[in-house]
Amino acid sequence: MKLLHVLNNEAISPPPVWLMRQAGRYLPEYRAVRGQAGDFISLCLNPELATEVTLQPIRRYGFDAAILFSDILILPMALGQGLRFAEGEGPLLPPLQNTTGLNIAAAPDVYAPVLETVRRVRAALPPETALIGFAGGPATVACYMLDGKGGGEFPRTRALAYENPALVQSVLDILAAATITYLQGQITAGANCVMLFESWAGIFPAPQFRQFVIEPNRRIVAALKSANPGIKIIGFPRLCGLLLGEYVRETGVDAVSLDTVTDPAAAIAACPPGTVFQGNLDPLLLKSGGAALETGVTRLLQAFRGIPHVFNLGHGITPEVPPENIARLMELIRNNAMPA
Ligand code: 1CP
Repeated sequence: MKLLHVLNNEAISPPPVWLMRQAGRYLPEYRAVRGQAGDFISLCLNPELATEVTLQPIRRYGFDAAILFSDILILPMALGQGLRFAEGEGPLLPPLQNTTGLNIAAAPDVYAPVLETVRRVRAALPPETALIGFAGGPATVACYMLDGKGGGEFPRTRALAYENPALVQSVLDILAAATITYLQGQITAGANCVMLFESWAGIFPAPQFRQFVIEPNRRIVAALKSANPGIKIIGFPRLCGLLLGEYVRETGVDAVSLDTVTDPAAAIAACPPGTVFQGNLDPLLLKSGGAALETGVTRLLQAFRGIPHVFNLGHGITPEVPPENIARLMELIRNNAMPA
C-alpha cells in the first residue's frame, strides 16, 4: 500500500492521494444513498450503506486510501449524549452540564455498526488501497459536547476552560479513554492506520493547547502504539500555527496533516526530521479548477519534493465542487511525477 510506504517514511513520486470528505454531497451517488438512508446518523450506523459510500470515491477516482464513512460525533452519541443533524445546520447536541450521564462501558454496543463497516470496507477494497480509521481529537469533540453545536466559535467551551477547568478536564479524560478503545476497535476490524481530527485545535491559547490538545493526543498515540506495534497515526491539529513542531514532537504522531494556511517549507522546518506530511491544497481550488488548480498542484508537489508526503487538502471538500475537477486533480498529480 502506497500510503503505508509513505507513512513509513518513504518519499514517493507521484505521492499517494486521498481527500478529506472524499465521500460526501459533491457526489451524486452519495446524495442518492443519503436519500435512501434517511438521515445522516442512520447512514453512519448502516454498515451496508456506509460501506457503499466509503467505496464510491475509490471506484470513481482510484484514490490510494479510503476513509471510513462515519463522523467524529458518533463517539459522544455512543457515550450517551443526544445528537441530531439539523438539515443545513450541522450537528446539534444538548450542551453537557456534567459527566454523570456519560457511560464509557455502553459505547461499544452503540458504535458496533461502525466497526462492522470497517470489516466490510476492508474486505471489499483492492489490496493496494489503504483503509483509514478515524476519531475526533478529544479537544475538538469536547467543543461540540460542551457548546452543543459547531461553527468554530465554541464560546461556552472557551469560558469553561477558565471557569470550570475540572469539567473540561473530566470530559477530555473520558474522551481520551473512549477514543483509545474506539480506535483499537477500528484497528482490530481492519483499519490500516488511523487519523485524529483536531479540527478546532486552533481556538485555544498555548497553555490550553498543551493541556487539551497535545496531552490527550499523546496519551491516545502512546496507548495505540503500545498495543499495535507499527501502527501509523496521522494527527490534524488544525490552525495550530507555531505550535506545530511541539505538537508533532510531544504527541508522537507519525504524520501531520497540514491546514490550508500552513506553508509547507515552514512546516518542514518546524517538525522533527522523519516527520511525514499530509495536505494541504486549498479545497477552494477544486471549486475553481482551471489554471489556478494546476498552479496549486504543481507548487505543492514541488514543496514536498524528496519529503514523505501524502497528497490531500488543507480541509474537507465542499458540496459545490464539480466532480470532474477531482478527476482533473488526479490527472495533474499522476502526470507530475518528479525525480525524488
Ligand atoms: O448532509 C450530510 O450528508 C452530512 C455532511 C457530513 C458528512 C459527509 C457530516 C456532518 N459529516 C460527514 C462525514 C465525515 N465527517 C467524515 C467521513 C469520511 C470522509 O471524509 O469522506 C469524516 C472524516 C468527518 C469528520 C468530521 N466531522 C470532522 C473533522 C474533519 C473536519 O471537517 O474538520 C468534523 C469537525 C465533523 C463535524 C461535522 N459533521 C458534519 C458537519 C457538517 C460537521 C461540521 C460542523 C461544524 O461546522 O462545526
